[in-house]
Amino acid sequence: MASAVTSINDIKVLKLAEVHAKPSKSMMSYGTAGFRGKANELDHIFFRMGLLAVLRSKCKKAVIGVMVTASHNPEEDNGVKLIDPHGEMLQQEWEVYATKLANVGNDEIIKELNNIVKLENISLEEQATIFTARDTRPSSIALSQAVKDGIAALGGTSKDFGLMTTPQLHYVTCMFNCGETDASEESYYTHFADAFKSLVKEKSDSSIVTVDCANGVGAPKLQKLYEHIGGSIDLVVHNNAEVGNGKLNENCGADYVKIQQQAPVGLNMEPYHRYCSFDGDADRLVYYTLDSDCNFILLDGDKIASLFAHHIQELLADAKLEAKLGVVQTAYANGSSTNFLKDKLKVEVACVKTGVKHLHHKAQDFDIGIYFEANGHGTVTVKESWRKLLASKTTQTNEDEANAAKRLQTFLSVINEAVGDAMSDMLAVEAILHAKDWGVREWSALYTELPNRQMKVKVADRTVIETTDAETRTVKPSGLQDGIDSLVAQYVNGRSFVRPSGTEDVVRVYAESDTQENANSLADKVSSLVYDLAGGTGEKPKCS
Ligand code: G16
Repeated sequence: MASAVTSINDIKVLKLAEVHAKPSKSMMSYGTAGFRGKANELDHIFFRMGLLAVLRSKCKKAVIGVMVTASHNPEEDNGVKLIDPHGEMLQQEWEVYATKLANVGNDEIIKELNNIVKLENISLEEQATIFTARDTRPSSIALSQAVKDGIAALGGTSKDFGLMTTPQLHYVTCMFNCGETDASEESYYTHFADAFKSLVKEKSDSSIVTVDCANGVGAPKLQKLYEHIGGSIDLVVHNNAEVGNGKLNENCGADYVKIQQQAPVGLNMEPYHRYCSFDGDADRLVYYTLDSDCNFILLDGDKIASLFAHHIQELLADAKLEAKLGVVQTAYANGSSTNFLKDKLKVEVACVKTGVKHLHHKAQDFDIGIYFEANGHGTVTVKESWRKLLASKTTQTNEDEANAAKRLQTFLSVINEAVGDAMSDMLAVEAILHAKDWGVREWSALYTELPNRQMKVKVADRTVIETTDAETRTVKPSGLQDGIDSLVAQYVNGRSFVRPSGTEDVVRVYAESDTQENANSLADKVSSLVYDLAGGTGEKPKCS
């Protein structure tokens, strides 16, 4: 454990701040999931987030996690995600501190740190421990060191887990703070593999899953998980840079497959076989297959949420258990998925802003909250009081009901509740398909998606776009929303919105309509409008 400091050691902090100096023009803000940008411009941010993590740890009297990754972004980028004690994303009030600390000059760092200490009434005598981990980007090693320098400068202790997926770091941080002092990567595999093996005792003929690991950290970690699972599933790892030459996230990974609506590079698909993709830090999952005419079929975060809701609802009915079950989505959710959940399953559906931090928070309003972004990022949260009710049901005299309650309890333990986790979500999907004796064909038939298209528009300054109503409408620049409204009105079942990305330097455009041709055409027209009204740069984007 760290030796306690009773005041901020100005000399030590300033000396190391000089080593990790801020380029004079750099101004960044804590985005959708932390800071992201070109790796060679971020050294000072990582050092300062090490400092901030120490204060957060002292403030919460708990271990804090710092993950070095830019997730789905290109390999040249990097980023940092701070993890709160229960494995959640950093509390939003602290994002403001993070942004301020990232942007002050070196001479103001001490003042800014003291401000946070004062505002949060932090006792500097508290000890601080920070868990760190990184993805496979070449830049991640040096940037992890910058974080550790920040931690050391404020007298904190760092425990470096080295290469890990983001959800693994969320998991060990959460478990350690819940009293599991030997929380480790190994305990992660044991926990999820054991839960899966008690749900799936023997493999079915159709249980071969080919997993595109985006040439990222998911590949070696999935192989380790697979070793713990044994014979209840067949996994084939695809796009594993450790054994090939592929570049991280390049023409592969969950984001590529979702946005391009096509298979990752090098994958030869067979109709109705099972395929899925992780992203660069393995916190997103999408499935896909081909139909008998070789049309590409995507089973994205919306389809995963619908499958989870369908299964949980059935188990609740079998166990004769009441629960407030809800699904949280964002504006990117396909209209058909929302209709299926509301009209067919009669489940309450909430819509919040993009960013798992918003979805996670809203999901906690429900006894069982399923949240998924269409891009494949999601999980299930369970209220502690309801978990106790479920546990008591497993010991009831009615055997059928008690067994259904046990099945639900085991199903919930295959899910990483701390955060969306591609590996554990994949096990949960496979467990459900096994329980229902379904393949991708039956799963996909839950509902038919409205054709949709996503595009990216490069503009000089993406902050000129401001949004409201869970990012479904723009308020700035003037004329943009009116323009979108009149375009949407020209399309059958048209819907479209635009929002500035919080992880990439682009404006995102979403459009859906009755046919793929119309969805593409609407996306093109809205993108062109954004380009014209929000200061587009480079070539005008076009998808059709
Ligand atoms: C992060 C967030 C997600 C968000 C995604 C894209 O994912 O955790 O909640 O959907 O960025 O955000 P934006 O549209 O603002 O760029 P990841 O997987 O990149 O960490």
